Amino acid sequence: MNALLLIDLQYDFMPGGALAVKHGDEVVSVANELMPRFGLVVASQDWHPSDHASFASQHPGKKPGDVIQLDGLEQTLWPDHCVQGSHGAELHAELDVERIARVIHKGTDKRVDSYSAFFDNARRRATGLEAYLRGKGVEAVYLMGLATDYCVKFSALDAAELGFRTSVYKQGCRGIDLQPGDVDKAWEAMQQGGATLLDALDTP
Ligand code: VGL
Ligand code: ZN
Repeated sequence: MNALLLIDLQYDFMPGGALAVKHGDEVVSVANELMPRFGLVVASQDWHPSDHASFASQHPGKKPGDVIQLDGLEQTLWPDHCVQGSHGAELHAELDVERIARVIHKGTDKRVDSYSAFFDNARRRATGLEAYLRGKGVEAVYLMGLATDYCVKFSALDAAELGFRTSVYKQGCRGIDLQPGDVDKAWEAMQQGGATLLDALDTP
């Protein structure tokens, strides 16, 4: 079975959102085009408590983009975003949500961030995505979403490491590029990590 993983297609990552990714809204139609072609569609949702430690607002004197040590891990600080229950945390309304079989929340523990849809950044806890996919007999995953250089990258790397045949739709992703070149480096890292990068919307 092949699964489509839609990564963080939430208002806060789209133009006008708290952590806007340039042209992030353009990938919603890509998701809608791809969904009917997959036997299983799963979406991740960045889902933070309002006092999440990845928010610069929780660290006096710090601003978004600063990097701190958090429990021994490097943590980039972000504007408050994807707060549980807020409009910014919602999946984009134009998504065909009835085709999404399961939504996986991540970043719910205020002490640790979670870029990957599979594990938190300290790899202390699984989100349940792997167990869900295994239960459905999924062997290959196809990813797209936001943002290329964070959640898409780490989700793809974990998927490949977990042994799923992993492909990423380049057209279905947009990145942050906090440092110019981050997105290009992310593509390289995904490829190095065993993911296949797809230039077209080919389906299995
Ligand atoms: C993301 C930064 C912080 C993402 C989530 O979805 O790529 N990036 N939280
Ligand atoms: Zn986040």
